[in-house]
Amino acid sequence: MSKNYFLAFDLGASSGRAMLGTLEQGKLKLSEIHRFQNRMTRIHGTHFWDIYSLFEELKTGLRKCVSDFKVQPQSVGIDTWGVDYALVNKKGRLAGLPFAYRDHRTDNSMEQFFQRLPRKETYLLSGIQFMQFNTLFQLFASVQNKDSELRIAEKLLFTPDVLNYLFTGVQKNEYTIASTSQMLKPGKAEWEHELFDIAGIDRKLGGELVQPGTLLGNILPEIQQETGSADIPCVAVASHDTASAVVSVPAQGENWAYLSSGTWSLLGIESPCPLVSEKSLEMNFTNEGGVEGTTRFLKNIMGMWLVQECKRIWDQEKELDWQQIVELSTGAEPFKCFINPDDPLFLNPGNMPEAIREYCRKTNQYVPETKGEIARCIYDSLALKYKFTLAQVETITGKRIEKLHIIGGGANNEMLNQFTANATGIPVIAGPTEATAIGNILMQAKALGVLTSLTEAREVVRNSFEVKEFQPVADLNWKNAFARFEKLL
Ligand code: LFR
Repeated sequence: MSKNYFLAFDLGASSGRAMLGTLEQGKLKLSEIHRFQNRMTRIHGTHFWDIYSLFEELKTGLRKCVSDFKVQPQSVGIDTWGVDYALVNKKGRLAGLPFAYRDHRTDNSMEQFFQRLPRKETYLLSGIQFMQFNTLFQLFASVQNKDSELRIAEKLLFTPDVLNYLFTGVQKNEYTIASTSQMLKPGKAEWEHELFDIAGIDRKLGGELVQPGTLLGNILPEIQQETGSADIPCVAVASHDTASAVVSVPAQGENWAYLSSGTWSLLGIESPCPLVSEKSLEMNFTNEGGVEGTTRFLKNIMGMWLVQECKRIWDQEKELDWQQIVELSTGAEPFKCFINPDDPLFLNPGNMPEAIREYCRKTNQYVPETKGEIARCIYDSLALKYKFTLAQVETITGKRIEKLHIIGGGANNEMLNQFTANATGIPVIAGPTEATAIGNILMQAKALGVLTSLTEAREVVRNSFEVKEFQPVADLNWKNAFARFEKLL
């Protein structure tokens, strides 16, 4: 049986990489071809993404694959974080740099939007959780600010759409990434024009929506020349990173939930249809698009961003690796203080350790001083927030969740995996850690007819990657901690 090669470009808010997937006899092997940093760039106080340098890094990845690894991939696919976008003008050029979603320009956008259309109606039209950085509110902020880019904009492309376009010249909107915008109808690959009208966004900006697994077009001859690549297709994979990650959950049967753990923690279930109700509105759950008509019913939890941002500050003094941070936290006393990880204070505070201290001070708790105490406070609070959110999923769906699959880089943190098992009282199955790249590759394989379905794709994941199980240990301390934590929320 022949080998099949696919190249995945997987971009997160802090780093990006090119990963080669080799699929042979139902088994997938991964090789890292290229890794690079991604950072918001602050220009005159506003945060942007340097999309052109990301494009250059992707081309470097393709070039290295062909010249250093001596492999001509059969296709490429791109996935990125959600909600961010670029506008394209009549000539097909990008109208300015894309804003970064953590920029503070949308701090009051939701409230202003709700003066035009109340929260509930907005939710019923979109089924999407409220986060101030959703594309709808970003564009609304641009309308309010009279951003001149809007006057010349012809099309709206989300980050993976933009990169697909730079590679192929084809401008399309992939469904899973478009669903993060809050501008589609719940569970449908259809723009909700009423939301465009209310925000003052030109309807023509919403382009043709395509399902994940669509062949978009071949990479441009000039890029083939520049990289040495063959004339290969670019696949619209499940181009929202979280959607790609969910593809690779090695689950079977029912009653499981996933936690895609990276910069964000995305906790939820795969549902056959959107779940839009009073309860899901009240608990602010989202219905993002998945593959094969599924819905990603989930909630954003602030995730490893809290630790990443502490590390960024602490590294100024002395560089620590992730394991050292975990070790410092195991040395600190547990359950001394908690944060609500999703307090808006933590979205982009500039100095995360200080923000955590401030939160504890404001809520009359012990104020953590050392790095270990702060890290411990974050890990305890995350595990407790996972429990809290899982209980919400059960309340909304009326179903009992029996196991939790943790996928993505965060699944490497064995201490947090065990905390999560203890806090939730259910087994945690950790891995694969390369979930997004794997999901990206598997959707390319499906688009090229090498795999036929999501079920088959998950079988490949089970055959190819080890997972580790963490059994819950009954511990009264977690119960008591949860009672205190719940009061804080
Ligand atoms: C994870 C993620 C989340 C999205 C957030 C912002 O990387 O894509 O799913 O809510 O980033 O785009």
